[in-house]
Amino acid sequence: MIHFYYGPGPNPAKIALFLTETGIPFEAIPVDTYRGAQHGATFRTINPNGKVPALVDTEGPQGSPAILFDSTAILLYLAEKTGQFLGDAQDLPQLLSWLMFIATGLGPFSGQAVHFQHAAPEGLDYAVNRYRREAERHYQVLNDHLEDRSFIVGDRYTIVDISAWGWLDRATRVMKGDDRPLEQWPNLVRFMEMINARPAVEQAHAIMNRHAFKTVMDEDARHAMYPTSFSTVPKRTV
Ligand SMILES: N[C@@H](CCC(=O)N[C@@H](CS)C(=O)NCC(=O)O)C(=O)O
Repeated sequence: MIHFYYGPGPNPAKIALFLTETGIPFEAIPVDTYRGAQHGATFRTINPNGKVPALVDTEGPQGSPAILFDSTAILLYLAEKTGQFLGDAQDLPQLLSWLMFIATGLGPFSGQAVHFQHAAPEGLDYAVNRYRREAERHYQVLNDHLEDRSFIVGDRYTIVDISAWGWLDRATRVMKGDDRPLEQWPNLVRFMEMINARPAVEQAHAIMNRHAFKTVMDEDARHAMYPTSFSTVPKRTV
């Protein structure tokens, strides 16, 4: 059995989409990140990095339990395990490259754009501009790449498309104040229309909405989510 630890956000949403695409049995376990559940001792034994998604597969390699964290690691693991959405063998170099483009670029820059526009104190214009511009630059790279292709890698749907969908689905939060945030990147709009037409997307959204997570970013949520931002930095001793 797969135990899928999730909270609100694009990275868990990628895993919800993979699971609904494959129909593999799983149990979804909510982790209320706005209330700080990701920092609890029990959850830290699964993800020492204190973030969602995380996953426990009770039937991992050689029948022993497997513990995983980080959406990209989980997507690769589940694709290998199920033999689905890994693409063709000759496309592996491109699959890894674009997965990392999302894991280290599109994702983190979009995430910081969300943070500085929805959670940080107002007035940090340099940070907002920096992260929005970088998110836009990544949109442009992906838009150019999709100019003459339907899927990001090869000619079929893979975990790279699932991973990109997770972040592009959150573009209204990344581009706060813009209700059609992808409009200037027509290939991204076309790509999202294609993925959103898949029945699994509605099911994935249903999983994400199944639990009534706290979603209001108030002072309590800021302290619960980002405790290090409010703790004093230990003095370095030489
Ligand atoms: N690189 C990680 C990032 C995970 C991540 O930042 N998850 C967010 C939700 S999308 C989270 O747990 N936020 C709560 C927190 O940062 O405390 C991944 O791809 O899974």
